[in-house]
Formats: sequence, C-alpha cells, structure tokens
Amino acid sequence: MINLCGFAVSNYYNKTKLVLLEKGIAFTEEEVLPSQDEALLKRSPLGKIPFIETEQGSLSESQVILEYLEDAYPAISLYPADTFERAKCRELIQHLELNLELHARRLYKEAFFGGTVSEETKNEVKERLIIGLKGLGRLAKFSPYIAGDAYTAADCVAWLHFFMVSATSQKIYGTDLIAEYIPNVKAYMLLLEARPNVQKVAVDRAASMAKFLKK
Ligand SMILES: N[C@@H](CCC(=O)N[C@@H](CS)C(=O)NCC(=O)O)C(=O)O
Repeated sequence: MINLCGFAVSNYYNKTKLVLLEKGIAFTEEEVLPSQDEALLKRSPLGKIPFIETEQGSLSESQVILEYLEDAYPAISLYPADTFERAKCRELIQHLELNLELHARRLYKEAFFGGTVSEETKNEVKERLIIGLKGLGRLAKFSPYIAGDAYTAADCVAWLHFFMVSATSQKIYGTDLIAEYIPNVKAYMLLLEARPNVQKVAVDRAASMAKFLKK
C-alpha cells in the first residue's frame, strides 16, 4: 500500500493525490509538514513534501512519483499510448511547471503568507508568466482536454497549476492572467471539475486551506 505524505494545501501534494485517485490506486495519507528535522530528512531528502512510501522505500519529487505510478500501475493509464503523444503530454507538464508554477511561486509569500514581494519581482514574474502562458496557449489543444481527446496526467497537473496561478495573479495584479491568456480556460476547468476525483481533491484542499489559515 502506498503512503502519500504531505498536506493538501500543496499543489504538488494534490497533483500526486489526484493521479493516485484517477488511477484507482489504494493509498493512505499522512499529514507531514516540510521541515529540516532529521527524522523527515531520512524520508524526504530535502525535507520537502510530497513524498510517497512504497514497500521498496520512499520516493520524492511529484513528477517522478507520477512516472513511477504510471510504470508500476499501468492498468489505468494517464498517458497516451503513442510514444510521440506521450512526449507531448510530458512537454505540457514540463511547461506548466517551469513556465507557470515556478514563476508564480515567487509571489506566494505576499499572495498567501502575509509577506511582501518587491515591485521589481512582481514585474519580472508578470513578464515571465505572460511569456509562459502564450507558449502554453500554442501547445495546449483543449479538444476538449489539454493534450487532445483523452484525459491525461497533463490535465491533472494543469487543473492544479491554473487554479494557483489564477488565484495568485488576481491577488497580486488584480487580474486573472490565466483567463486573460487562455480564453477557453473557464469551460476547461468546469469540464475537469465535473470529475468526482477532482472534486474530492478540491474539497480536501479547501478544508486543509481553512485549517492552515486558522493557524
Ligand atoms: N519539485 C518538487 C517541489 C515540492 C515542493 O516545493 N514542496 C513544497 C510544498 S508545496 C515544500 O515542501 N516546500 C518546503 C521547502 O521548500 O523547504 C515536487 O514536484 O515535488
């Protein structure tokens, strides 16, 4: 049985959880906060979450975990069968991570944690997010799913990153950059949110967020 460790405020945790749910893999959840405690560093090399524990040992890095789950549990596949299409699906995931999420994260301190971010950083991040969004717009198919006619791991990842980048840009810039640069995104998000497992992750995320904000 897989043990998923982390907490449901984290996009990376939710990405891993959604894929476990969509693939119908049995798993337990253990609430673990990131830290530099020696005990945690033995389970996750940088003290980050998420990580999973398997019978063979623990595994960190959400994308590596997704690839492992795909290899170890192929019965319900979240990647296209065709080799090139599989690569295109991974290309989308990589773009979402590198050209959206990682830029937006530089704003989280002010958007969600009561800190402040310099105007210079805000301007730089906005510029990079717009470049990333335009690039993603060139890659994404939305027909109706992001990689084509089948629901894939790239949709699991896109749903989470779009949510966070949208919330962050509204807080910092007063505008939803996702809606501005990806015109079909509203219908796309509604399509994904009709899925029971997406709904479960959203409900758990909201509960975890409320608990986190109370603290
Ligand atoms: N590349 C990692 C990122 C994981 C990550 O940054 N997790 C955050 C929580 S959302 C964390 O543990 N932060 C603590 C830290 O950076 O020390 C992944 O995809 O799993």
